Amino acid sequence: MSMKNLAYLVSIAVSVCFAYTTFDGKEVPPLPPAQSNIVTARTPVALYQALRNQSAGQTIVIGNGTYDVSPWESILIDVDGLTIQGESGDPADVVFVGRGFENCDAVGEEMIKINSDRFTIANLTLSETRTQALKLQTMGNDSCLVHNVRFFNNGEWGIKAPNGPVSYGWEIRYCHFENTKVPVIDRCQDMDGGNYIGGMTLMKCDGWNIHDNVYLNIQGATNRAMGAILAWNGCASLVIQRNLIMGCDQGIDLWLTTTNVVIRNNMIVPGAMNSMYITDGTGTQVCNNTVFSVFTTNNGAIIFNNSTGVTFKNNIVYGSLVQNGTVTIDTGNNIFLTRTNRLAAAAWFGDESMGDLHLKSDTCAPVNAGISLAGVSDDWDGVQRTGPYDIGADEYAVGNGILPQGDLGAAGLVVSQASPNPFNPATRVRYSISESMQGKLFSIKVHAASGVVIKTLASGIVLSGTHDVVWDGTDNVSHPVASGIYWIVVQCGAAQKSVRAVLWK
Ligand SMILES: [Ca+2]
Ligand SMILES: [Ca+2]
Repeated sequence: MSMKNLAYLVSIAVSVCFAYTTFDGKEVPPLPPAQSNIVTARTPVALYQALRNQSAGQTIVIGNGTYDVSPWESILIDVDGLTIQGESGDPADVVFVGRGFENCDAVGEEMIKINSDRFTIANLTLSETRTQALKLQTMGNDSCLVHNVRFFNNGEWGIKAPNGPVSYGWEIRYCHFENTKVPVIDRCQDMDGGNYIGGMTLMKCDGWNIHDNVYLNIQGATNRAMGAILAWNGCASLVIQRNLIMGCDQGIDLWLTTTNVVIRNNMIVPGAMNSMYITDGTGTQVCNNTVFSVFTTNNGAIIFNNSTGVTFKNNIVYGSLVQNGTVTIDTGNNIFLTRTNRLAAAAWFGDESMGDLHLKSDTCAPVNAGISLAGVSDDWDGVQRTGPYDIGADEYAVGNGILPQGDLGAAGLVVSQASPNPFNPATRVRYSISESMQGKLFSIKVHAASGVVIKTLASGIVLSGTHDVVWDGTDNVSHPVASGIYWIVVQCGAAQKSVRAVLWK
C-alpha cells in the first residue's frame, strides 16, 4: 500500500472515530446527510461559483481550507432551503476570512446576508469581518439553523437580526463565539466608543432556541461590550439554555419590550460587567442558572430594571441581584453568595476559572435544594434531572464536574473532557470504568490530529472505579510537542472514547 493510500485510510479512520466535541466538552450531533442536489466546492473559485448559482434546497459542501472572501461582495442567500456546510465536521477546518476586525475602510462589511427561509449553515468558521458575520436581510426569514459554527474575531456581531418583520423559529446550537481582539477606543468613529460589539443582537425574533453555545472573551474598548446575547425590541418566546458564557463584558441582555424569554441552565462567568441585564421584560423566566461574577467594579451579577411577571428560581448567584425601577421578584428558592464567600464557592464548583460551574460534591448546599419547575427537565449537560432538583445549571451526578454523564452501568466507560482545555503545559482527563469492565485490556493514548499516536499515557489491565491521567504535552521520548489539536483516546475492551485537547503555547 502506498503512503498516500495509508494516509487516506488513517484520515477516514480518524473522521469516523472522532465526533466533533465543543470547547466545553459537548459532542455535536451530526447533521442528517443531504440526499440530493449536492455541490462540493474545494477552492475559493468553486465556492464563489456555487454560491452564485445557488438553488432552492441545495447543499453546498465546502472542503477544508481557508477562504479569503474579502474581495467578494457580501454572500447573499436568497433561495429557500439552502445548506452550506464544512466537509469534515470540525469548524476549524473551513475558515472564511473577511476584511478585518479593525478595518475602518470596511465599516459596512457584512459577510453573509440571509434573505430566505430554512437556511442552514454548519461546521465552519466565520472570522475577521469588520461588522457582521451573519445578518438577516429583510427579516421575516424563518426556520434557519446555525449549527457548530465558529464566530471568531468579528468586529461587531456574529449574528445580527435588525428591526423589521418578525423572524420565527431559528435554532442556534453548538456554536462558538470568541474574540482574541478588543476594539480600540473610538475605532472608526464607533457610536459607542469601541463598545459596539457582542455575540449576537436580535430584534423581532420569535420562538428561537439558542442552546449549547460557547461565548468567550467578547469585550469592548472600555469593557462595556453589548452582551454575548442581546435580545431586544420585540423579541418573544426565546429559549436561551445550556450555554457557557465566559469572560464577556456582559452575558445575556434583554432590553426594550421582550416577552416570555426563558433563560435556563446557563453557566456564566462574566467579565467586567454582568451576567444578565434585563430591562423592560414581560414574563421573563430565569431558572436554574449558575452565575459567578468575580468583578466588584460593577453593581451586580444580575440586574433587573422595570420588568413584570418575572420568574426567578433555582439560580446560584455569586455576586448580587440588583432590582431597579418597577420590578418585583420573589427571590425565594435561589442561592445567593456574596463575594466574601469565595472559599465556600470554590468548594462547590469544578473550576470557575475555566467556566466549569459543575457541582463537585454531593454534600454541597445546592444539591437537592431546588424546586420542580414547569419547563425545566434537564440540566446544562442535557441530562435529565432526577430526584429533588439541584439549584443551579448542573444536576449533580457521581463523577460530575468535568465528567460528562451517562449511564455508567450501560456505557461501561465514561471519560471527561480535558481540563484545562486549551492547556499549557498540562491537562487532565478523568475516566470512570464500571465493574463489568474489570480486567479488560486498556490503554490511553494521545493522537495527533493526523491520527498518529504520539504518546501512550497508560496501558495494561483495567481496574474499575474513577481515575485520572495527566498529559504534560510531551511525546513518547519526552519532547514537548507543538501547539495544536490532539485527541486523548481511552480504549477499554471494545469501548472507546476520545476527547479533544488543544495545546496553546
Ligand atoms: Ca438532585
Ligand atoms: Ca450534570
